[in-house]
Amino acid sequence: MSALIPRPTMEVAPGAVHVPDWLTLEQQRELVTACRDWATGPVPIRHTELPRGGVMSVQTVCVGWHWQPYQYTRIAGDVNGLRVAAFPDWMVDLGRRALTAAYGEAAAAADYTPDTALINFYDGQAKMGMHQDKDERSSAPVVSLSIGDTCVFRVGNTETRTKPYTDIELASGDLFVFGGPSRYIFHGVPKVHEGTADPATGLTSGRLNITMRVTGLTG
Ligand code: MD3
Ligand code: FE
Repeated sequence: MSALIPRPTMEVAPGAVHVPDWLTLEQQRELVTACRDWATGPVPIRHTELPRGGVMSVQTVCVGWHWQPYQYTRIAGDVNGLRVAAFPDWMVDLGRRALTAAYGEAAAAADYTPDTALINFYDGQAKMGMHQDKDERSSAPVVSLSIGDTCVFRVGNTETRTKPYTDIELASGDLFVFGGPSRYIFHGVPKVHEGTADPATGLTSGRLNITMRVTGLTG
């Protein structure tokens, strides 16, 4: 989004930094192309099944490690039994540049080596309830990249899934990094603003979110 009113970089909570318009349109198109490819296989994008029944409204495909509630594996046992695509080196580099952009510490960012990405696709009706991400055995930061429709992103607190929280608009090209005290913050996506995507991103409808993480797993 080329804003008439520029949106500044904001530390929303300690360690939670929003960097609007971080990705160029060309980078967004490249990421959309990569995600389209991963969505087709080896493990196709799907609505993740929840252990207590039901499925998530968001569709997810994983790279590096496969996530299902509430564990990471190399093999997608709940989808088709195949090994997920490898986590590419260019994405490690992108994660390090994201950390540098958010925290301004290139030396610390050089030690950041994400090994998994969850790629979420939201159609106009999809949402994500308030949750914490704690299936990783590492407290390293999570890097989030948004492409396509703008959404309302709810940043809560580390104690409860309820108030107090802050609602923020996440638009195409935005970067968000969650580290330090915010790594275990409750967060969710209560609403996607349908039809707000710029087709120049390569997405004509819906919202794509890529989160890079460090699983802390080996093998
Ligand atoms: C804060 N995804 O995949 S991105 C998720 O837009 C997830 O698809 C949302 O929550 C989405 O788990 C939100 C921002 C985000 C992602 C992971 C986090 C914030 C986070 C992990 C820890 C703390
Ligand atoms: Fe999350």
